[in-house]
Amino acid sequence: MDISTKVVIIGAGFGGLCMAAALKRTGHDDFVVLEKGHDVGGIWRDNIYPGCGCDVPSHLYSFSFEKYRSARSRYPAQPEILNYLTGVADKYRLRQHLRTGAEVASAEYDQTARRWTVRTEAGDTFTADVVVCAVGQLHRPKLPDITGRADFTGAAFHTARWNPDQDLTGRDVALIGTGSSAAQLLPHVARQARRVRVYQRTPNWVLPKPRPEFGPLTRAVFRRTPGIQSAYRALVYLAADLALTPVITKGWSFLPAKWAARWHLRRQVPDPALRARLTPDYPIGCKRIVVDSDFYPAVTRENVELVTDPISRITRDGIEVAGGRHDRADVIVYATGFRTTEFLAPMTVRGRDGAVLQDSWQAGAEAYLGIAVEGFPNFFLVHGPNTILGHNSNIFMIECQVHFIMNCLRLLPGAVEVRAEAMRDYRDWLDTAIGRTVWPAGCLSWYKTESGRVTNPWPASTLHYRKLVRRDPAAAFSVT
Ligand code: N01
Repeated sequence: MDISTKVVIIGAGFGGLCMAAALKRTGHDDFVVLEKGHDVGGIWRDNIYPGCGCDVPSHLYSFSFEKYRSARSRYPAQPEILNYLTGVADKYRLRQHLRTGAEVASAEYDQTARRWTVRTEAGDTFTADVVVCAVGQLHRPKLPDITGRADFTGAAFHTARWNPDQDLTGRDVALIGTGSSAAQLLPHVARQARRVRVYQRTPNWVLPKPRPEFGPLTRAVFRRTPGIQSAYRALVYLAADLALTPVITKGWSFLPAKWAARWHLRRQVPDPALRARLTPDYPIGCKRIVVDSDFYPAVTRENVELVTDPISRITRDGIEVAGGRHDRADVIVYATGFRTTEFLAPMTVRGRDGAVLQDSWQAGAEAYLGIAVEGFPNFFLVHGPNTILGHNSNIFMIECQVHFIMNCLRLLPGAVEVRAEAMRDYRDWLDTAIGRTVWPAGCLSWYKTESGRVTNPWPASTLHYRKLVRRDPAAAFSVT
């Protein structure tokens, strides 16, 4: 199949759907959305482990043009978020543009024709003036490189590849990792399994999460007061920006956040020895803060054991830790995160003069505002390098990027490419801003490459990002 179109969007998660809806809402119909999965939804389609949900309130974790409205749920679970996204795809008639099962293998720029050729793994070809790559940062599971992993004969899977047919009742489960996914999953597994051993390599800072449902008073106010939900959304947004951004720069809220996490731990874990093993020794905010109120109580259950001895190998029937202790397991669940710093991998992107994006990114991915890369005209990223947030709603960032890309599209026809000077100035600012955060030193995290370069999160307030994307792109881009 060989299809010619104006815009190819890669990915049908929050980012791809936002871009598609923006095109649709401005009267553009000539675009295709390529999605490797069987439906829209991105990570909210892939992550179906019990307990999966969002730790950002959904009134904020939704598009501004399609606000989540519920007088009941503050934090809906994964099925409701997926349902919200499929609703957006239906309401904005995006499905007619969608090609599922279309995993992109490569995108190549022809500078004579000023067109991109996008090829899928299945061999289909799409040519377009513009490519918008919205594949996100947390979609490729990372399985740990532990000796003997392949020898295990029981069931084993990653949280993002949860097997719903696996009955855990009465089984011995090994859960590796203690990040956000493990924290959400553990209470559910612990209720079913005979025994759960949780293998913690590094403790996380954990802040309490308010109850997922609003109380009766709030419900009544939400139902009866027009505009109150929008006001609530704005309030949550501003509170996050003003109170959580300074945590990552050791600003005014750094110590209160640390005290709140310590208080939460003390309140939920009475045993001082266990508490000590759950206490991080690096600055709060260095790794993504876990927001959860059920993880610590689950760790203190009788059938749950926190194992902090390093894993030395996986055997055919369990896990061996340093010192030689062997724990038998029927099932191993890897809550070991994602290949976040590889960005568009395994896709090959070839731009002007045959430049390969992955080569330009060997020292770590970078893009102007996380959106555009020099040498790659008419190629834009949603949720590209240094745009993900641990301190506010990623949907806000996605909308900012889509707003900017739509402005770039107004510069067409021609080859629209970020200027080297604009990228240099942005890089200088970004390096300084990252230097002020708690990320570069003190901890290992999915925010940075193995060499320590911070490539994933945005280092400032989202209000600042909003200010940058509101600038006219003509000042930073050349059009040939
Ligand atoms: O993954 P993670 P996640 N041996 O990378 C451990 C978002 N999210 O899936 O800290 C032993 O955070 C690793 O240990 P260490 C959110 O942004 C959002 O939990 O590297 N352990 C760590 O404990 C989140 O940050 C929601 O020492 C190993 C864990 O595995 C992001 O997704 C919900 C190991 C990985 O934690 C990723 O979260 C869920 C090894 N070899 C997720 N390798 C919301 O609510 C890794 N680990 C929005």
